[in-house]
Amino acid sequence: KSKQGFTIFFTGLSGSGKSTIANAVMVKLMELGGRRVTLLDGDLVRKHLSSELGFSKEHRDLNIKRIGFVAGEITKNGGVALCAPIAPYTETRRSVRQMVEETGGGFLEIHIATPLEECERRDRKGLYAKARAGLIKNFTGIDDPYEVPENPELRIDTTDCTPDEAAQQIILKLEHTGYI
Ligand code: GGZ
Repeated sequence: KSKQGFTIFFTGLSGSGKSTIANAVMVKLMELGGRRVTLLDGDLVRKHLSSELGFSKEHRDLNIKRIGFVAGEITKNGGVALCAPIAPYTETRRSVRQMVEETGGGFLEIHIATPLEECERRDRKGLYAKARAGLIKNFTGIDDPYEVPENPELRIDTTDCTPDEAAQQIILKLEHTGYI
């Protein structure tokens, strides 16, 4: 019997570990087999689906709603969609949840809650340094808001866990909730 589709929607600051964890979850789901898994990574979405958009509130919301629409289509057909944008606004995340749930699919919001100071300490892409120097404006966490999710299905701080451990927690959650 084919199982219900679902969306895993990661949200968190730049450099919090969303993409890395989403990739690790994808690998684990593929190893388990039997599911079609689509990763809608932030970078690829920005390149292929939202290339004309910037980082104003309006543009971020449009970006997130496009991701939500695609995730809903995938989920509707029994697939698994993994999304990993910053998605800084509560109201926009809520509307994506509604969009996906209306398709009859499951929705898990996972807050990658790595604190700003740790993201900034890592600064893998050097973007925080640029934002601090004023070279990038409206950078999330520096001079642009991030609204912390109040009721995510899961909250993971990567300060003291590896991406693999984080992915394992998510797989356990999926097993407990019956999605896999
Ligand atoms: C936040 C920015 C910005 C600004 C460029 N604010 O570490 P990254 O590089 O790969 O992740 C960030 C990515 C955020 O795009 P999203 O589509 O996930 O954002 S949103 O959900 O708000 O639409 C970062 C880079 O783009 N980046 N400028 N001003 N992140």
